[in-house]
Amino acid sequence: MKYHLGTEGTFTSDTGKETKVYLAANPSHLEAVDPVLEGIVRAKQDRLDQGESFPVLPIVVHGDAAFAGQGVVAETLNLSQLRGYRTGGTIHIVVNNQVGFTTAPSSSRSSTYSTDVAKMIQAPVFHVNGDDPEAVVRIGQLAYEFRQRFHKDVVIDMVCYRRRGHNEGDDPSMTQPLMYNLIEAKRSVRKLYTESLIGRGDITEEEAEQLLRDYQERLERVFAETHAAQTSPIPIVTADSAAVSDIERPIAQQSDSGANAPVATAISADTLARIGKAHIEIPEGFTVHAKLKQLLEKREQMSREGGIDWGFGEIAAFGSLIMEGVPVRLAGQDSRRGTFVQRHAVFHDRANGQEWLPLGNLSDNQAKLWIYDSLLSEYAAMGFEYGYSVERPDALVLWEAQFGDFVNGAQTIIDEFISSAEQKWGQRSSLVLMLPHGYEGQGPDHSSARIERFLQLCAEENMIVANPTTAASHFHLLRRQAYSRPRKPLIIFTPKQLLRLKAAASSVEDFTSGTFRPVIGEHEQLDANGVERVLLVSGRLYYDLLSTRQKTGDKTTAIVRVEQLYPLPHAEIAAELAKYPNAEVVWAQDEPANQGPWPFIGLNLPDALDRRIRLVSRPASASTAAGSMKRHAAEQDVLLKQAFARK
Ligand SMILES: Cc1ncc(C[n+]2csc(CCOP(=O)(O)OP(=O)(O)O)c2C)c(N)n1
Ligand SMILES: [Mg+2]
Repeated sequence: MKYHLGTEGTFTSDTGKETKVYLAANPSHLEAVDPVLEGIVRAKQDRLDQGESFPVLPIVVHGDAAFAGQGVVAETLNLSQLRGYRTGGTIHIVVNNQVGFTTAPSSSRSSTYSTDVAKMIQAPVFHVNGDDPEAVVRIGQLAYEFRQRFHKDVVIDMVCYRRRGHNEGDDPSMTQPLMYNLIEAKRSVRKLYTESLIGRGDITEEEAEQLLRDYQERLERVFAETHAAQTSPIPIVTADSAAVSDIERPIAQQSDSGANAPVATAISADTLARIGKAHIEIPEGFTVHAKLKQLLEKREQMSREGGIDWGFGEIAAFGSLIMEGVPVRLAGQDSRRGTFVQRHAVFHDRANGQEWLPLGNLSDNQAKLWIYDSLLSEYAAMGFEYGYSVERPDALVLWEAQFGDFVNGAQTIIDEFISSAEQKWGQRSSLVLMLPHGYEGQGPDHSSARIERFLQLCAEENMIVANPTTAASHFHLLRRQAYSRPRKPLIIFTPKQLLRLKAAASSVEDFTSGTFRPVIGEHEQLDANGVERVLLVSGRLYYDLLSTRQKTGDKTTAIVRVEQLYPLPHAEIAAELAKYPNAEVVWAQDEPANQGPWPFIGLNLPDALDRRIRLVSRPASASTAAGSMKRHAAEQDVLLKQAFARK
């Protein structure tokens, strides 16, 4: 079985040489750990910073059925040579026992070999007979030498067999009768090899027996020790106080338990201006794209005068963090420019294509900033960033979805790692997922990042889920995440429309003072006792509610924004509601009733309130959105009317 806790240790060879070994925590979902391990390795290599020597070697052990069947294998192979992902070659060992649980190869793959998927990256594949230990060792050495020489993936297909069933309840002769007749008649690898060693005169029969006894004694001893540890009434204290099952966690995990770093999320006006100015310090001879000249000047101006839009607010978070020594790594599809032409972290010389990162030259000893356009993958791409974050507690690591709905392609990573690894294995990450979300008439695809699904996974403070509405709110949230301890994953529903909405822009003061506010109260001075209704809202609908209220001249409805959905800021919400003792409470969302925050809010908020709460939303719907702009607009109209209508 390939499911196990992660740990770290030192292997000492017969000659006394030491090698550090790291074992990645591995859930039951076959092959899900592949990209995670690559991310862990890349993080270690980036920290060692030895460039093309790739001093950390990833080794992945696979099953034959899983290697052929699980798509994430192909995704992970596909990222192996990319600049943002390469780790200098992985050694893949396929333990090819010619069966997957009870399924024969003829039912589990269309390819000839289970390793054929590796041909797509032209990786060499060594098919080796598992009954011949010396051939296996020889191939192991060859594979290692290949990796060291060419820094590319290499595959060992060890053709062997499984003597017993897949698990205790499995009798393989039920499903593979002929194969198991052969296996039962076969002598074991050890017996065959011992005979050949004795036959060749390499060892005597007595030596062989002695070796066997020694080995069995070692197994007995380890078994007795672990058994005693597990059954002892006195817990064994390992050096790692948060060890699970007495297995010490890797060092990057142990150093995570520090207290909150006392760093303010606000930055100085000078820092903000410096980040703005970097955008007009165009390198000598660099030809800026005609359509982007104005943007550069605008960013410089924003940094002094305000009107800071989402794109620059985020750039300011990244820039200020690297100036403070916090490395930042962001990967996602088209993340360098940004799906919505909003980020522009990297500029390309219009004449010769050369790249320029304005944030590359902010200060003398700034930390590294890596922004990569990712391969067109969610599963492997998110798994990689998760692994990277596990191993780099010092860095802000972000994965961005093209549109939030594509996140479901990586559901295994979310379920098995992001939402539960800390609780299952004591393994922390501070990975940020940025998931564009917003009901803007784009239809069932591209509207929803499935807020409801993330909230359904929330328990035991396993992660933070936020839906900020202003550039500054996003900025403070990212900066808080970089310093917050203990580390938790952060899910941000990022906007599309708000990227350009003037009302969502922020002033310089919003960046130089304050911090992330989980709840933003009503900004108008309403007659508190006269307020009849409080609308609680999260995300972009806030702006629609606001403009509707302005249009209708309504003075009796207060609007309170919930910027953080989990942990649910009960107390802050209750404090806002307390200002309006005569008001009814309405949760307003533009997602259908069975989606968005409501299923979670409706279940979890009422206990904290002194009043009932009711919902205004689209009706429950199988699809995420209407699919026709006209129908979307009509629905939106009804929704906004309902939000303000009095019975
Ligand atoms: C993603 C996923 N799907 C299904 C399973 C259930 N499962 C566990 S082992 C196994 C067969 C694996 O066969 P193979 O890859 O050849 O490995 P082997 O057990 O033969 O070493 C299956 C289907 C799983 N663990 N993960
Ligand atoms: Mg198998």
